[in-house]
Amino acid sequence: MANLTLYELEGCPYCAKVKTKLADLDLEYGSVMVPRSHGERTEVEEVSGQTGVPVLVDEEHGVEGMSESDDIVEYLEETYGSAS
Ligand SMILES: N[C@@H](CCC(=O)N[C@@H](CS)C(=O)NCC(=O)O)C(=O)O
Repeated sequence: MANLTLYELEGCPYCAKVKTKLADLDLEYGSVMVPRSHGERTEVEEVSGQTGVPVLVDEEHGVEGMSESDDIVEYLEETYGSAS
Protein backbone atom coordinates (compact mmCIF):
# COMPACT_ATOMS: atom_id res chain seq x y z
CA MET A 1 0.00 0.00 0.00
CA ALA A 2 1.16 3.49 -0.78
CA ASN A 3 2.61 5.55 2.07
CA LEU A 4 1.56 9.08 1.19
CA THR A 5 1.60 12.28 3.21
CA LEU A 6 -0.15 15.47 2.14
CA TYR A 7 0.69 18.82 3.70
CA GLU A 8 -2.39 20.95 3.38
CA LEU A 9 -4.39 23.89 4.68
CA GLU A 10 -8.10 23.96 5.38
CA GLY A 11 -10.00 25.83 2.68
CA CYS A 12 -7.12 25.67 0.19
CA PRO A 13 -8.55 25.04 -3.30
CA TYR A 14 -5.26 23.67 -4.62
CA CYS A 15 -5.21 21.14 -1.78
CA ALA A 16 -8.84 20.22 -2.55
CA LYS A 17 -7.87 19.45 -6.14
CA VAL A 18 -5.18 17.04 -4.95
CA LYS A 19 -7.52 15.46 -2.39
CA THR A 20 -10.12 14.88 -5.09
CA LYS A 21 -7.51 13.03 -7.12
CA LEU A 22 -6.43 10.97 -4.11
CA ALA A 23 -10.08 10.02 -3.52
CA ASP A 24 -10.64 9.21 -7.21
CA LEU A 25 -7.70 6.82 -7.09
CA ASP A 26 -8.88 5.40 -3.75
CA LEU A 27 -5.54 6.21 -2.13
CA GLU A 28 -5.09 6.47 1.63
CA TYR A 29 -2.79 9.19 2.92
CA GLY A 30 -1.69 10.94 6.05
CA SER A 31 -2.66 14.58 6.39
CA VAL A 32 -0.52 17.29 7.97
CA MET A 33 -2.34 20.59 8.44
CA VAL A 34 0.11 23.49 8.15
CA PRO A 35 -0.32 26.68 10.19
CA ARG A 36 -2.02 29.57 8.39
CA SER A 37 0.95 31.80 9.21
CA HIS A 38 3.79 31.35 6.72
CA GLY A 39 6.39 32.05 9.37
CA GLU A 40 5.27 28.98 11.29
CA ARG A 41 5.30 26.56 8.36
CA THR A 42 8.67 25.16 9.30
CA GLU A 43 7.89 21.47 8.72
CA VAL A 44 6.61 21.88 5.17
CA GLU A 45 9.55 24.17 4.43
CA GLU A 46 11.95 21.48 5.60
CA VAL A 47 10.49 18.85 3.29
CA SER A 48 9.88 21.00 0.22
CA GLY A 49 12.10 24.08 0.49
CA GLN A 50 9.11 26.46 0.34
CA THR A 51 6.06 27.28 2.42
CA GLY A 52 3.18 26.81 -0.05
CA VAL A 53 0.73 23.93 0.08
CA PRO A 54 -0.21 21.38 -1.10
CA VAL A 55 2.97 19.33 -0.77
CA LEU A 56 3.09 15.58 -1.31
CA VAL A 57 5.57 13.12 0.17
CA ASP A 58 5.71 9.60 -1.27
CA GLU A 59 8.76 8.00 0.31
CA GLU A 60 8.23 4.68 -1.42
CA HIS A 61 8.85 6.40 -4.75
CA GLY A 62 11.53 8.84 -3.57
CA VAL A 63 9.23 11.87 -3.64
CA GLU A 64 10.38 13.93 -0.69
CA GLY A 65 8.38 17.14 -1.10
CA MET A 66 6.53 17.79 -4.36
CA SER A 67 4.87 21.24 -4.37
CA GLU A 68 2.76 22.25 -7.40
CA SER A 69 -0.80 20.93 -7.27
CA ASP A 70 -0.88 20.28 -11.03
CA ASP A 71 2.41 18.36 -10.78
CA ILE A 72 1.05 16.35 -7.85
CA VAL A 73 -2.18 15.44 -9.67
CA GLU A 74 -0.20 14.40 -12.75
CA TYR A 75 2.24 12.41 -10.62
CA LEU A 76 -0.58 10.57 -8.83
CA GLU A 77 -2.27 9.68 -12.10
CA GLU A 78 0.98 8.47 -13.64
CA THR A 79 2.01 6.49 -10.58
CA TYR A 80 -1.28 5.13 -9.28
CA GLY A 81 -3.76 5.63 -12.12
CA SER A 82 -5.20 2.90 -14.30
CA ALA A 83 -2.53 3.48 -16.93
CA SER A 84 0.27 2.69 -14.45
N1 LIG B 1 0.66 27.07 -7.70
C1 LIG B 1 0.41 26.51 -6.45
C2 LIG B 1 -0.43 27.45 -5.64
C3 LIG B 1 -0.66 26.95 -4.28
C4 LIG B 1 -1.13 28.04 -3.34
O1 LIG B 1 -1.25 29.24 -3.71
N2 LIG B 1 -1.38 27.62 -2.09
C5 LIG B 1 -1.72 28.56 -1.06
C6 LIG B 1 -2.75 28.01 -0.11
S1 LIG B 1 -4.29 27.81 -0.94
C7 LIG B 1 -0.46 28.82 -0.30
O2 LIG B 1 0.05 28.01 0.46
N3 LIG B 1 0.10 29.97 -0.60
C8 LIG B 1 1.30 30.40 0.00
C9 LIG B 1 2.49 30.21 -0.87
O3 LIG B 1 2.34 29.84 -2.04
O4 LIG B 1 3.59 30.40 -0.36
C10 LIG B 1 -0.24 25.14 -6.63
O5 LIG B 1 -1.02 24.97 -7.58
O6 LIG B 1 0.09 24.24 -5.86
